[in-house]
This record gives sequence, C-alpha cells and structure tokens, in this order.
Amino acid sequence: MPAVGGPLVYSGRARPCDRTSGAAPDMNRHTLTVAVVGATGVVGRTMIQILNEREFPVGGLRLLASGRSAGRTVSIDGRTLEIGEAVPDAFEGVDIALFSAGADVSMELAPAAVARGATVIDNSSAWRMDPTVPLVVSQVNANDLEGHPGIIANPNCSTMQLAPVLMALRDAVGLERVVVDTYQSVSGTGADAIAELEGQIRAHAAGQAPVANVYPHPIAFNALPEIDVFLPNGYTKEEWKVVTENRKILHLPDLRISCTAVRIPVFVSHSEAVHVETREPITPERARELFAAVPGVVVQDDPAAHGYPLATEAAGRDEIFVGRVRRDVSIADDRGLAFWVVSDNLRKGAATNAIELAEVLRERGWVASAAARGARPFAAFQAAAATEAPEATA
Ligand code: 2RA
Repeated sequence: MPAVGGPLVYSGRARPCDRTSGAAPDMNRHTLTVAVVGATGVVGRTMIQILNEREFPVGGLRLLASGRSAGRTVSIDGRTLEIGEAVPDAFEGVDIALFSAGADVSMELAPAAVARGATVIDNSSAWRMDPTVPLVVSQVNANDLEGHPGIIANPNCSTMQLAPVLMALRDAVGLERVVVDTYQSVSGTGADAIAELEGQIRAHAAGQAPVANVYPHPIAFNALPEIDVFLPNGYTKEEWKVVTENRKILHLPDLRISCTAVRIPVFVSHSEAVHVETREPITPERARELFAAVPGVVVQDDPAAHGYPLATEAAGRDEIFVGRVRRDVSIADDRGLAFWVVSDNLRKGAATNAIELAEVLRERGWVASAAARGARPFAAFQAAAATEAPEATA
C-alpha cells in the first residue's frame, strides 16, 4: 500500500517553540494508549507530530482511518506508521482517542470508543454544543474538563484563537459586544484545498484558467465570504460556530457577538479582525498587558516598524499572536477596542489544543469519565433567553 501524503510542509514545526499554551506533561506518571482517528488528514497528522514534539507519554499509538486508508502508512518525522481501520473494536484498551475525521465519524464512533473505556477528544463539530459535553480551550476553561462524560469537544479553529483574548477582557473589564471578521487559510478545509490553491496559482502563472472543485469559486487571488454551509438566518455555519462556541467556552451564554468568516488564499494560519465593546473603559496599553499575561498569547504590536502578527510567521507556532491594538473610535468613553489576532489553525487551532487537553486530563487524574471517577457531571451554562439554533440549509 502506498504512503499517504508527504511530510507536513505547511505547518511543520518551523522553529523552536516554548510550551507556553498549556499544561506540561508530568513525565513521572504512567503512559497512555492513544488512538488518532483521521490519522491521514492534515489535522490528524499534525496531532501525531505534536504528540511526538511534546513528548506526550504514549505507551501505544493506534492510527486509525476509514477502510479506504486502512493498511496504508503515514510518514511523520522520518518514521513510517501503519494505519488501521476505525471500527468500534479498534478502541479496546485505548485511554485517549483523538478524533479528527469529521462529524459523521465522531457521531458514530465516539460513543463506541467511550463504551470501550476510551476518553474521546473530538475535533469535529459533532458534540461541541451538547450541554453535557465540555468544549474547552486549554488556557480558558480547563476546569470544565473535570465533569466530562467520556467525550470532550475541541473548539473550531476560528473560535480557538479568539477565546483566550476575549477571556482577558471579560475578566478585567467585561464584554458588552464583539464583532469579528475572519481571514481563514485553505488548510482549514483540508489537503484537497491546499492542492487546489497550489494548482490555481500554477495555472495562473502558466496563463491557464483556474479549476475550482473544492470551493464554489477560484480561491487563488480571491476572498470568499462563504465557509461551510449557509444557515436560514443568513450566517454561515462557520460564523455561527464563532458565536455559539465563544459563548459556551467563556460561560457567557448571552454574549452579543457576530462574525463574518472569509476564506483567503493563505496556506496556514487564520487571521481575525476583532472589535470589542467593553463594559468598563480600557486603554490599548492596558489591553496589551492583559493579552500578554494570557499563557500562549504573544503581543506583536509595533506599527512604526511594521510589526504586527502575520499568517506566514504564525504558521508552525503554537502561540496566538495579537497586534494592531487600538481604540475603536466608534465607541464612546474608551470602551471600544480593535485588534488583529493570528494563529496556526492546524496547531493551536486544532491539534495542539487537543493534546494540551490530554495533558491536563493526565496531570489532574481526569482521564476517565466523571461517572467513573464519581465526579459531578459537566453542565453548560444556559442562555437566559432561548438561543436561536438554526439548521443548515445544505
Ligand atoms: C475551516 N474552521 O477553516 C474550519 C476548520 N475547522 O474551514
């Protein structure tokens, strides 16, 4: 069987990176059997790489994927690893299963994995808004992990890089309203989209017409205000994830928050323009101090030297970068801030956070479900008013 894909050229660890964004593993404790479901995908392969980089104490590693990929191999850091088929019995003896194979696979297989004693950290949207399942960013609400029912949801990438920054403002001055516009890389869609952007750039250079299969329009030299399906309320599902996931993670079920999500021709790292109305006044200087104090957040804000976060610089890093912090002049009384947030969507936006959560579970003795430990089950904060929950139109 042929190997799947090549090395991770887009989001490989480009340079040394401090473990600033989560709990460090305790190497004195026992090892765990870990499964990665979706091991041939861009995020799955990044998960394997980060388990290795962070020296997560993996006693046994089971790489799983659909029957189509079973028997093939992946090449990670020079090692060749074989893929098994993701079926219920593959989870026998697994302690932690990292899922990144889409919502349908998670809906079907996560309960089967839990029934066999595994704890699932799921990177799909399948369980994120289930009120019994914690949705966790390591720096923001790790305590929510304590009551997990065997499934833990990893937030969407566009939420992941925003919640730690909003947390800093929530805790210091309160949040009144948030408006975020995203500029998202094609690796958020997957390997096919990376190949499509490359193909369209090559076609352009050769004077040929672009071929678009993954997206409804050419992505090269374009900006597409459509990520995921449209909902009846006019938002896309990606935009609605930003709304609902931030509310759940920040324990602010009534937070006023809106989003426009845009796909741009960048390979790795999502960028976000954020406008926040705060309860109390705040200066940009104070905001920079608050952001810099959040573990895993780095302030890069030197406009005179053209210093601000860049997608190309964030790719391969685990931190969340914040810059262009300034007063939002449309809001009175110094209660408005505008800023720019950039992070690697494959790493902190997906794989790194999932493994940070596994580290916290292990550190705190929470790998088994709350029921197995006799802990109080997790229950999400509920909105005072019923939250609109539109269904997808497609
Ligand atoms: C995207 N947010 O970028 C998705 C990936 N989870 O399309």
